[in-house]
Amino acid sequence: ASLREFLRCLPKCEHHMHLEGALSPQLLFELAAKNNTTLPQDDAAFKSPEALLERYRRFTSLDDFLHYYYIGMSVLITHSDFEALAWDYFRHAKADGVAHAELFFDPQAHTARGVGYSTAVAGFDAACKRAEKELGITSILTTCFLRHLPVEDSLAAFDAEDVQESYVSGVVKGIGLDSSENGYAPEGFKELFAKARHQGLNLTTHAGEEGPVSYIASALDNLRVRRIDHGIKLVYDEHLMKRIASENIMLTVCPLSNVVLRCVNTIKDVPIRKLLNAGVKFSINSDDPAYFRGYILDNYLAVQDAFGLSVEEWEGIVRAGINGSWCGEDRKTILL
Ligand code: ES4
Ligand code: ZN
Repeated sequence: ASLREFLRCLPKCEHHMHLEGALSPQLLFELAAKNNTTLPQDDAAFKSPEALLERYRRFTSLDDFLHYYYIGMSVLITHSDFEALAWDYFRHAKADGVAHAELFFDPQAHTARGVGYSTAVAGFDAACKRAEKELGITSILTTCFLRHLPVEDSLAAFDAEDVQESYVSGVVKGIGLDSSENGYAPEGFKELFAKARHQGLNLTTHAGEEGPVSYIASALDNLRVRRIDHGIKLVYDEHLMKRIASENIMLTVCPLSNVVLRCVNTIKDVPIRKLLNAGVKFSINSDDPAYFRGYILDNYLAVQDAFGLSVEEWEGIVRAGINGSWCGEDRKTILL
């Protein structure tokens, strides 16, 4: 119990959390009822929140999860739906001792359904502002682009007037890439990332989650990111691992996600010890907490259970997370 308390009290920064992945089966059914959303009739998983949660226990791959993830978000329609979703996340974050959260969302997944970008972003932003005021949690919103769609779609989404407006106003501060990985190499998105970099946005991308380690190198060289989401395949390339350590690139590792999506067999196979030994900076994150049976503290506890890290090692991990955050130096100083 005291170990849990120690981990809970650490000033944790979360860098890899998809807001749509914080949609609990409970809230999903509530919003479906309110919005008259038609859920798939031919899939018994959608009979009840309990059945859905049960189905979430046997994902077979990233794409098997994404199928449910994209159906799930079809219940999000109004400003208040997006705000309620983000607020649900922040309540868990507070209970888990999160100090600062950098949050992904998927604009294309909403605009493709006819839900306005501004509706989503305004709802999320309202929850972020309330979280800072009422819970003391600071946060940053990041637009993720869907790599399974044509590159032209992501460029058009990035250039859209309301999206650009959110970058200029500072409501959204970064871009990333997510969704299906294999077959969608980072270099295809070079132009998108060059544009974002010239606008001064923060850059990150999912790489080396289910896909090959070569995608991590491509993300560094072609997208010029200084952060990699997941990146667990890094341990298959000794030379790249040294480079990532020396260039101070941070990985946002998501242990429970990796097990649930079968990227690894058990938490012990998440390369926590190898990354520590190689001096690679990383943070520990929840990814899609409502789908993977755990928020950030559950991920910390799973790592502690599997690796038995020392107090000093935990403090080092948390410090690296603060230093690797996209918040201002003033906020970092408070957290450190
Ligand atoms: C995701 Cl775990 C994961 N990987 C890739 N894309 C995603 N979108 C939401 N969760
Ligand atoms: Zn992710």
